[in-house]
Amino acid sequence: GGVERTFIAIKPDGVQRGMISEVIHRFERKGYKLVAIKAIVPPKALAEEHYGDLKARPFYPGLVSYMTSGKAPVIAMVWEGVDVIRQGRRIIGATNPLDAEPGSIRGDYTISVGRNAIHGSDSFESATIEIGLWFKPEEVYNWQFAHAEWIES
Ligand code: YYY
Ligand code: MG
Repeated sequence: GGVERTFIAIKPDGVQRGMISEVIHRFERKGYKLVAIKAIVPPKALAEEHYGDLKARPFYPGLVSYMTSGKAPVIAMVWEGVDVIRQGRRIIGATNPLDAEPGSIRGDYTISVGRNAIHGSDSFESATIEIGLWFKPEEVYNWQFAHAEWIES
């Protein structure tokens, strides 16, 4: 609930569909701060570990191959700010785009759970793990908005 960091990733379908600027815009305009970003085709081991809790699910192999195909990179990001883990999930919308509210990214842009365009950490614990999986510590920047008092006070 205080100042937190969350891992947000635009998946290859979101990159193919030209959603990079749209996703960044929605987090940036809210008042969240981008503290890490890179384009990466994740190695299979990284995608498997990222989705490790879903290993037993029938869609897991397809999920891993879609993330690692290289037909477009993943845009991996860390966003920082007040309650950003929970608010990020709201900005993204429900896992199944058919349940995602209009106004959320998935609700506005997607119709298939297997092509839902974006990832966001679902808890403090998973955010910490996912940031550590995708980024080296020196790739995540500590910086302050010059106008922080107008956003966070
Ligand atoms: O965190 P979130 O992405 O909203 O959903 P998860 O339950 O963690 O599942 C991760 C990922 O797996 C989801 O974004 C799409 C895919 N998936 C799927 O293809 N089919 C399902 N029935 C459930 C999830
Ligand atoms: Mg999840």
